[in-house]
Amino acid sequence: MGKSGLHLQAAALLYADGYTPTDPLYPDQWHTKNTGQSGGTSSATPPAAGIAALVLSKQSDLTPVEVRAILEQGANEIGCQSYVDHYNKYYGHGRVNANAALAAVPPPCDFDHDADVDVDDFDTLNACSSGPGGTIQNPGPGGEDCDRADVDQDNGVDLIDFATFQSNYTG
Ligand SMILES: [Ca+2]
Ligand SMILES: [Ca+2]
Ligand SMILES: [Ca+2]
Repeated sequence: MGKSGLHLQAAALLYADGYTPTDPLYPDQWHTKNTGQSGGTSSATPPAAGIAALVLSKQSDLTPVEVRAILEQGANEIGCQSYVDHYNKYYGHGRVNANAALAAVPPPCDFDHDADVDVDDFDTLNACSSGPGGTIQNPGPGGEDCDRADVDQDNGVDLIDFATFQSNYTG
């Protein structure tokens, strides 16, 4: 997630098959063609995108803004320059941290994504309840995101969703 600093081995974009150290046309230019080292956003983007995908695999209803915040807040501040509000112009928010990002993913049934499963989440579940065989209306009567409340994603909020909610309740 930084602007510069880390050096990773990277595949070239200049060849059809990626990294091609034995290209007969450019035998001496493999390094300058970005196949040896790559820094900055070019090398930061793939791990950041991969960790974003990992976060979404754990909780698929996160918004892009929420995923970004999870990655930024969990990033490690690296380098010698000081950070202001967890940011500096050389490294951005620092080095993205997969472990911290996954730990910050909201728990199942935390519909308002405030890190607990409590009465507010229950209110959403209740408002979105469609009864046995019914289908959800989205948004709910009070503007609730009923797609989130449909825990098993079967287009209805019924006893199965309530049972799953109960088992995840933290209070
Ligand atoms: Ca909550
Ligand atoms: Ca709460
Ligand atoms: Ca359901």
